[in-house]
Amino acid sequence: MKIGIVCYPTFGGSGVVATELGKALADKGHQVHFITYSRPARLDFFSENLFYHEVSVADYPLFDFAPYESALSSKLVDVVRFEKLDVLHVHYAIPHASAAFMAKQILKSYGINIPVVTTLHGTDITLVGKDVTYKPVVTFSINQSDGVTAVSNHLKNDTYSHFEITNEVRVIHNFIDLNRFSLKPKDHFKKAIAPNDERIIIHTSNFRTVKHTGDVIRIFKKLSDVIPSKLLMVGDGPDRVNTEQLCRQLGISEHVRFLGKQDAIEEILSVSDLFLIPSGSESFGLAALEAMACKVPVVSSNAGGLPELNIDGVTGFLSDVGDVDKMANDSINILKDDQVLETFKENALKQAKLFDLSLILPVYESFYEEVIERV
Ligand code: GMT
Repeated sequence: MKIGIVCYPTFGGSGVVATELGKALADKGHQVHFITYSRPARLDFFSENLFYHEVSVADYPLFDFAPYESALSSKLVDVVRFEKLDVLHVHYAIPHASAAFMAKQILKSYGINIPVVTTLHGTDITLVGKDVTYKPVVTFSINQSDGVTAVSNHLKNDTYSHFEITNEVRVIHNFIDLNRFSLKPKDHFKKAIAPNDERIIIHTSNFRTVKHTGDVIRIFKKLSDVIPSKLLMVGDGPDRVNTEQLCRQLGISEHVRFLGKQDAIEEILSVSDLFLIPSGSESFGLAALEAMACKVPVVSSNAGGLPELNIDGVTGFLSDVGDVDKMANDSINILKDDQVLETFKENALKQAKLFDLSLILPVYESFYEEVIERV
């Protein structure tokens, strides 16, 4: 198939899923065309089946807000027509689903009926999408898509409850490439971070408010009072400064390292003993799946789709959002005994294997075929 993928090219979860999906489809022999405003973060190599089409927005002094959606629609028309795409797969509803709808209408005037698949990722529904500013457009473009997928059952149900949806929403869970995300021998790195064999705790995110990075620090403070530990904070974003400030207030800065954005995240996960993700909302929690694939148990909130991934008492523990005391106690219970920790680690990997790319990729392929057939 010739597949067009539209996504945010950043480190955000939806962009990562879109890029990894495109790479895997290309490996399987499909021709994949990425259409976005800059090269996706994880698309930093050459492959004969991968193409990248940059959307540039022509500037003009009149524009306080450059019309990206129009530029994207125009680019989609161009790429679909001249590359003869079979299907367009847009990740994150805003503004990709409505830009694809517009392109689809324009393409009809050229006698082309391009099938459009929209994948909902989370904040496009739970936070931004349901805001009145965007809601009518999001509802319309979901209903006009030829196929709609959501990355968890919870997100599917949220979509039905927040919007008037007439279309079927199919759940296709996020996936992990276990060839890349697996335990790497990084003992020298472990020794450098934890010279006295302290436990290593990790959090990776975009440091947005929804990630509750302050709770990560409060949990760590409580657990490190009991078990000697180090905390790695990976990623960057709006709440990083406040989070660093909180470490200073709590007097734990010497045990916390802010590593910023990292590419080789699997290497850092490989030295870690516990992943913290106390998010206020999380449609799936791809970062937790990446951790589990590297044998790292997860202490998380029970928000959104996290319970579909993190199994309470098996791969880690779940708590109500904001219950820092319970999350700290659960962390201590996992970390206090080597044998218990090893069992949680084994369970985390076993669970991650259920989301193996090789299982999920054919589901997307057959969904494309189904939608192409239907249109
Ligand atoms: O987590 C973010 O803020 C980024 C966001 C995105 O759309 O880029 O992530 C969402 O999509 C990921 C991939 O499907 C999911 O794993 C995340 O749970 C989801 N984030 C939220 O729902 C907050």
